[in-house]
Amino acid sequence: MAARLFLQHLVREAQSLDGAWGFQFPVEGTTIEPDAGAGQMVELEVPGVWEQHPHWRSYRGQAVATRRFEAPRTGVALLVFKGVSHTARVFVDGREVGGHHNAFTPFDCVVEELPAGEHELCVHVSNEHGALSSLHIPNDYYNYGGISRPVEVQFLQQHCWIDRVRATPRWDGAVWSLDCAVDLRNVGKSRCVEIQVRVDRSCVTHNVTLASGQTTASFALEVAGVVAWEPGEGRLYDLVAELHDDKGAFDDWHDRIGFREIFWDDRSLIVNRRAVFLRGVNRHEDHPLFGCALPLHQMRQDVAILQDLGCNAVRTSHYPNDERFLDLCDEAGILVWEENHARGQSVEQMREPQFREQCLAVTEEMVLAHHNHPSIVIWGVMNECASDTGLGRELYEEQLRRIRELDDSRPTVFASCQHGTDMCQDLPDVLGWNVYPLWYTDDRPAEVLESTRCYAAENGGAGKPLIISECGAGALPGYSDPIRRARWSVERQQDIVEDILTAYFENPALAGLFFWQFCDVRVDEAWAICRPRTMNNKGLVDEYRVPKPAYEAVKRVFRDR
Ligand code: ADA
Repeated sequence: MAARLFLQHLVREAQSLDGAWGFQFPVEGTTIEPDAGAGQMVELEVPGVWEQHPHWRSYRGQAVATRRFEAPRTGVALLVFKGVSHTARVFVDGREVGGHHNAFTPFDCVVEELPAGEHELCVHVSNEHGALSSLHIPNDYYNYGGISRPVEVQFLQQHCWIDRVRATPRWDGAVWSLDCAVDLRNVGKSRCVEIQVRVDRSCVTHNVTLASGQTTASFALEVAGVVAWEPGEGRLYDLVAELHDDKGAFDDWHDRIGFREIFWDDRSLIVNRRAVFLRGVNRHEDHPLFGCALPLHQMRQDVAILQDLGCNAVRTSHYPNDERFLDLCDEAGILVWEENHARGQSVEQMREPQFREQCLAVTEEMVLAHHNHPSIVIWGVMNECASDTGLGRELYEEQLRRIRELDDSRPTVFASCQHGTDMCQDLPDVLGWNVYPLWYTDDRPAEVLESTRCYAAENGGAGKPLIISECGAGALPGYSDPIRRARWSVERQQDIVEDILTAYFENPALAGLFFWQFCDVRVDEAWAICRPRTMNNKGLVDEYRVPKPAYEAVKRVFRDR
């Protein structure tokens, strides 16, 4: 299985490590002792989660995942993990080579002189709540366990390589150009290399001296004759970067890019100089058969459903998504609000010593890794955290500043629920508010919008576009009430959704509207008391993607324009 929808390397040799891995679980009541050979061993699919196995459906703990691979020659090897849920320690032939916190961002481990021949790769995986992670807490979605996204081993020809190219399109009124930042790594001696970047018929070549460690080379490339990427029309171009020495290319890195620019004024988001009203849903990566490790065909179905519903936008609530889903959004011309991983942390939870560092790491990893996706039009951080406190303000400020340092080409946002107390409306470029009129309160949607708008404007948010980042109601699939009043009935959900559409859809006070949520999702046991079926049931489709009546209500309005 490929980690993207296209090949990322032709010169660099990449081997997929997806498929069956051996997972060893500890004997009940003990912690894992991987070397003792104790515990139960099962074969599980990678990408996948252990909740797919009948015995480990609700297991919260550690496991050791093992497989073997073959190195064709001695040299530098890169182990690339697109996502391990949620904490990983990585060992090659018994030696620890790296690790990572957080399920939703990629990481790699460098093995500098891996001998030719067979090797054992071993990953200690944990989905525990507690000491390891301040981001993965009992939540209104489920923290699965496993190697949930693709894995590759890449064999490098020399001691330096391309980590990525961050390409930012700019339009000067006549022609497109790309600001390229090429991130390079060198584990050998200081040396000179030639970098070549090509897009369509344009090409630029640069000589760079690479000291040991990381280097970023920046330059511009003019690209004449390309057609812009637009909402609904995802025109993509191949970007190829190569490192050359006097014998030719010895490393390469391929991506797909789109030519578009994002602006915003006091009301709207603007894509290529045209204001767009965002018609979206919030989507969790979740499915009863796959957990958070959705296979590509499920992602394709989800994109087809978004299109059928008439959405032009999706919010990756509440974490960075699998890049294959972003690839599909690039192709479909769907606008993405991508956000880092933190949902609903209280000030006490934000005070945990690891929170700041882990949350900032996710933000940095997300912005660096996903920079080139034309579909991503806005970066979000820390959904519904304590933006009504001094510490919250400090952390929102720090996160948003860091995003702007890394990428000044997209606006920033966060979704607040601190009605009447939020202290951070001056910080993001765009305002996001989660509101649940007619569900958590009896207030009318129009009144809620008016009070939210006034509060934001009077507290630092004047002159910024405002998005309703969440709104909706719950419904249990198949639970019907002919008089349309019963809580959890599909009729009541439909009525609430219709009232919301009447008040918010293309309202000139708004830049967009995201329903909560795309599909029903599994939640943590700690939430079961307020979540029938241990599910968040506010999906427009159920967990198997079967539409509820509210789906048709949204579709009628989203498509009729
Ligand atoms: C919040 C939150 C979501 C979800 C939703 C709900 O706004 O951001 O993650 O929990 O409420 O269903 O209540």
